[in-house]
Amino acid sequence: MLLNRNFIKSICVFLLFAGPVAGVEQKAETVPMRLWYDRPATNWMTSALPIGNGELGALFFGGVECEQILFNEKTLWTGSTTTRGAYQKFGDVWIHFDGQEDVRDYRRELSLDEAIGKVSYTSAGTHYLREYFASRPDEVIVIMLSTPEAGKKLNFSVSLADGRPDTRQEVTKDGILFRRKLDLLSYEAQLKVINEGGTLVADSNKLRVNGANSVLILLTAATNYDLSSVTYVGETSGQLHKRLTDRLVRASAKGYKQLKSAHLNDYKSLFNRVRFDLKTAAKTGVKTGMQTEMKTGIPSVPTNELVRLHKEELYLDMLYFQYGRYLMIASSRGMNLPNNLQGIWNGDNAPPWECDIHSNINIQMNYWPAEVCNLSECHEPFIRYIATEALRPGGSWQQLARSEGLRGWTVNTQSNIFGYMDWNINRPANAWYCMHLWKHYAYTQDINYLRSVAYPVMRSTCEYWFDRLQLTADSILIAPAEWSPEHGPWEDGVAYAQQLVWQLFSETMQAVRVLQGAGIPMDEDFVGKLSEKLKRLDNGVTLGVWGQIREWREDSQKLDTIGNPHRHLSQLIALYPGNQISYYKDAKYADAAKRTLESRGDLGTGWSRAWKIATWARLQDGEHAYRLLKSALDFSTLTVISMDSDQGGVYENLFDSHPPFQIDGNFGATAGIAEMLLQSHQGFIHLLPALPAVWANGSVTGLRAEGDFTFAMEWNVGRLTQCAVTSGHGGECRIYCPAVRWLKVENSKGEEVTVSSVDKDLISFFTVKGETYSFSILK
Ligand code: FUC
Repeated sequence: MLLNRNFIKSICVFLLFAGPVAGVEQKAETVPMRLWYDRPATNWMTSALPIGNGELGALFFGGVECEQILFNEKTLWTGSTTTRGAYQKFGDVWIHFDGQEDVRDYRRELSLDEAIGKVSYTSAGTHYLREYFASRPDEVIVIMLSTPEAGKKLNFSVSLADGRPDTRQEVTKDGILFRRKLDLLSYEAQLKVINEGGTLVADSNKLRVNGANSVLILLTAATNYDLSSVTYVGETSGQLHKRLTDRLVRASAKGYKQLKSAHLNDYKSLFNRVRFDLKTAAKTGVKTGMQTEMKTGIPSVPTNELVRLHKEELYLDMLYFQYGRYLMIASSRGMNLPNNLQGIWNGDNAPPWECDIHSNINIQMNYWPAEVCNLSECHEPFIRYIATEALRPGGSWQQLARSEGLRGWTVNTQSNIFGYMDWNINRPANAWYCMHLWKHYAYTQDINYLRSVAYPVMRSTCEYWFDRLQLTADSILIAPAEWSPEHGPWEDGVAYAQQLVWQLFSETMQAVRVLQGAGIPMDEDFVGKLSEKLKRLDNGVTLGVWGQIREWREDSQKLDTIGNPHRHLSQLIALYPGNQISYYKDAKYADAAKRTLESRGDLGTGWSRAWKIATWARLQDGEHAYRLLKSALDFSTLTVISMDSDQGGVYENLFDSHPPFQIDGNFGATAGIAEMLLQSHQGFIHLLPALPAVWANGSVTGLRAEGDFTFAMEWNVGRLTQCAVTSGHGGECRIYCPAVRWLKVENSKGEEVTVSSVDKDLISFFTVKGETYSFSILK
């Protein structure tokens, strides 16, 4: 079709605000993204609903007579610089309501559009409403209780409990706090109650509210952890107490309306950057018999039923995609520390794998969606953490390298937040971490960041491998004594290590070229070595006897057999998240990757299924990627550790189930879905590379590509019909979209832009920083 002016106009307006500095609310034209249930939660892991401000989070259960709000803060860890410890539950807020009889119309929900949870019901004819959100600007969890149509009905008591037993509460006339010390850290939580109408009195270790019209409860909690300190401890406990007290004073002065509008402005500035619409409103239910609410487009069955009985529904695809973005905003902002195996949500003081920073796939997968899904700032807590630990003089990451007589740094598989590490040494994870540093540059084009943050770490990591690699008899460089995570023997030249080191060397070389191009002098000796070693390096992509990509260098491995369903895909790093294997480059290796994936099968732990969505998308097989998405959405109830490949899926609150809950699978699936819609890892942007037939009609706005380009697209019957791109930094934009005839590219003033055709289906044009370009496409 020819240029649809209205679409382009609305898209241009959208894209203007879709960049990383967006701050404006967009009108949602897609259906609301909402999880909802008709009963309270029974289990924090599988049914309670998460809110979070990036550091401070909570899970609300929505009980009618007894409400539990389990809360967490990212740094509450036992352990130290010399002992492992574990991530802890912080505590609970308990609210006991008087006489809630004849309860009807119960609904518990979480709006991803607003990051607000709600519980509502009527009891004896009175309508009760609770709202919950975690505010980034005000650093508090906000709980608002009201009876919108009737006054004086709120009668309840509220208490605050530490996640460890025997902690004494300090109760004042309108607040409760507890404070204590763990192995290394001091921690404290404070709660304040502000009632409108009625009375508020202290009652031993509780506060008692009688006859109030509405009640605002503010909760905040923190520790004195500080990543930038040598001891990992910052404030004194007194300073911590003052920080939290000040937070509550400021938040109380604001009042509910202002707290809520500050929260909405802040949250929507991130969340609204990406809209994904599969035009479900009219169609939902055709296949499965499920109905949608006519006015809103939200499924009429609760989310637990949606997953259990109607997982084919396209609404679930959109919801699950956006849930990953929601969880990212809720668990990765503020301080320089990444989210962990459960994001920030945890109800257990001895959680699986200590709920740690796990380097053999998990922490990396947590950040796969950050850049492409337009949440670049949420990548930063991970990036800053890597840069801090890698360059910390005498820090454990460097000490580990020194203990092997090498420069640079590396890590073990398990890490707490105090630099303590153990379990298998995972040397190539240093190269994997550097991929994140490089990707952040590739998407943002921020040279200052590249020069001052990313490059020093990438260079130091290269030096580690300069020292570690060994020459074979035929002058090939290989990593000696390496592993394929969690699988098989330790050997020389394992694909996992070779592919990651190749990625590191080639991306560091690209960084060198960018910095040289910007006139920044480089150490020629280092650059010479890097170039020479990159040439000699075994790239880890080799064909095996049954047509697979080999997991080990030699073909003699017993485990590298057809049908081995192992959850890790370490030999396919070069396919995703790396970029060596591609149909654009060499079909022979892409075919071998396909063979490997077929052999591994479509099941797996939660994160393994998510990884397979992205790898199938990279092979441009939308149908298979979609099959994996539906496999990732298998309904799961198991809450203990299982490595069985048929147990992975999601719980009714859509937390990914490894099992148990492990948030990497949520983030991996969101990244995989993005990969089905847009790819940019081969020096050009491929639009709709792996669109499955069931997504025949749809639109997506705000996905980002390397080079700092932000896209809006619409498609019909599987074909791109509308497209616009905003260039964040200027420069050449190359777009690949087979079977599309581009007629014209126009800038925002309607002026035609010169386009050259680089190759079949590949166009190129030069962009001006900040400009939005729209395309007319022949239908
Ligand atoms: C790795 C994986 C496991 C699990 C654990 C936290 O060891 O192999 O499946 O995800 O991390």
